[in-house]
Amino acid sequence: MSDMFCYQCQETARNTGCTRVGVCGKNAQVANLQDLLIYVTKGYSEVLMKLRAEGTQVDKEDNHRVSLNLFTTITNANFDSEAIRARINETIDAKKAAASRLKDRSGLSEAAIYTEKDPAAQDEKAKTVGVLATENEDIRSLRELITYGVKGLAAYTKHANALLQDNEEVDAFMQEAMAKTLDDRLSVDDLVQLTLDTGAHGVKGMATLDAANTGAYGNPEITKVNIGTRNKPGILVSGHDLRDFEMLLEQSKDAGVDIYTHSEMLPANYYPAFKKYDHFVGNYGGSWWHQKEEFASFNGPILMTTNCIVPVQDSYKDRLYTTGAAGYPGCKHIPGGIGEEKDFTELIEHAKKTEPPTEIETGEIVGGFAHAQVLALADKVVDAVKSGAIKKFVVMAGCDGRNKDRSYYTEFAEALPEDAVILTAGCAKYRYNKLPLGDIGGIPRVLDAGQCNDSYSLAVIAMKLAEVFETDINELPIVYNIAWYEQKAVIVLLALLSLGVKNIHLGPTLPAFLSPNVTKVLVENFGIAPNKTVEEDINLFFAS
Ligand code: FSO
Ligand code: SF4
Repeated sequence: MSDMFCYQCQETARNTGCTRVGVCGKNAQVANLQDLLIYVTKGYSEVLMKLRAEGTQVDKEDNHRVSLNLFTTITNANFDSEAIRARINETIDAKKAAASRLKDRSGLSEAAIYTEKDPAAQDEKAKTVGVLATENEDIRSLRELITYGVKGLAAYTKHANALLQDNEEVDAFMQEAMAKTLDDRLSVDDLVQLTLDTGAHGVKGMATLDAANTGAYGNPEITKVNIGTRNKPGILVSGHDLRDFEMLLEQSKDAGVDIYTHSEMLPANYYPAFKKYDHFVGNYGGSWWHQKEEFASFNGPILMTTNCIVPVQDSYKDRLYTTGAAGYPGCKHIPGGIGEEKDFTELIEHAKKTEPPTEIETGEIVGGFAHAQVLALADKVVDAVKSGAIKKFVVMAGCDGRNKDRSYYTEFAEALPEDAVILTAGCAKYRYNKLPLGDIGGIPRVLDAGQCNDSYSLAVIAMKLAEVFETDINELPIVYNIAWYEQKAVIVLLALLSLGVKNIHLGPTLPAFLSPNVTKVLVENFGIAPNKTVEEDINLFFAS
């Protein structure tokens, strides 16, 4: 028997599953406790779903807890077994309290009534409730596809919650979907339908987050982002949580330290509300997996607000702080729940004692092409398409990763015809956002909408173009060549499918959790295909 089983991300061992230790660095104990956390969260979700069915209102705290639990198990978010066990025990208590409000407690599943708190007994149970507990490979594949989509969606609802925005419909759906992955009565067809429903709620969840972000911080606007450094000590902020970023900016504004973004925090530079801070310098480094070198050379403290954390090196372990769903054993965690002001004093004081960052590059990158900005340029864009100056848009959103084959995305961007424009979001952009790709009549050839959740903007832009050109979304001159890594990319993919987008190319490999039959459904109904070589794909996309 293997020590663990996890195949939720693109880097899973041999593209089948991590069985001894995660390629991501997650050990078996953490992997198994994450399985148990998902198990109790599914049981908890079932209780909450039944409360709603009885007409009882579910508390926001319950909704928030479900999202936080799911987010905690996303790839590279939390490597701290004690933090995960604490979430399991808190959830057991909340589940008991919710169940006590049920009028009818009959028929609850084993997961819904599980209340064990003894650590040794939990560890034994954890080994039996993971992915392989479902024997039928197609049912297992669909249950995991739904679970991973909901995990991605939970990350987005968590960020909206941090800005005091809730979407009860989305929360109710996430809990229903989680509960249904426990239900042995559901057929393959039922689960295929639930997968599509997950995508549709993904669109709603991303719209909620978009409204929360733009409501709080304004619409992203075209911005030149400095990628060099200044000579004051700095704090580097990574992950996706804009509310954490705002609190840190505000608390550090008179401290004599500078603030830089890293990886998926880069789009913070595009929001008007953050531009007023003189100590916000720009972006340092590239995508998440370059951490080992870039965190070492940054010299100052680093705040990880979410994933993606790479196993932490000794050279910066004492400078790495986590908050929210993120966690790493031996690193300081800054507490604070939804609506609470977090205290970053220790981190700011720490920064004052450090050397300024070592400069690793200079120059600027341009971004800020979320929906409002692109729609403000709509006339220009539409004219460029009508005149033939822009022949095609290529959506290359998604994630970056360590896999060597991902050099494909740099080479693909370089090989694109000069009348093609890249639409991007997420950390995938770092494969080509510093290339000299130029512009078309003032429109940059890489239009970065923002974080992975801002793929929503790309869908809004596509739907607007379909309206202007009075055509179907699939008849537009847009092709999709998406890179995936973790579960947020799964919800982005399912969201695009639910909007009717066909013929998406996905790479660098198809997910290991798709069984041959489930892959067949996706190929036959949606034309999903793996990417091939740069030459083959350029020929395919630009044949006509
Ligand atoms: Fe990347 Fe990591 Fe944003 Fe993901 S930093 S890989 S899809 O967490 O969420 O794009
Ligand atoms: Fe393996 Fe990815 Fe799971 Fe980590 S998250 S254990 S790399 S499949």
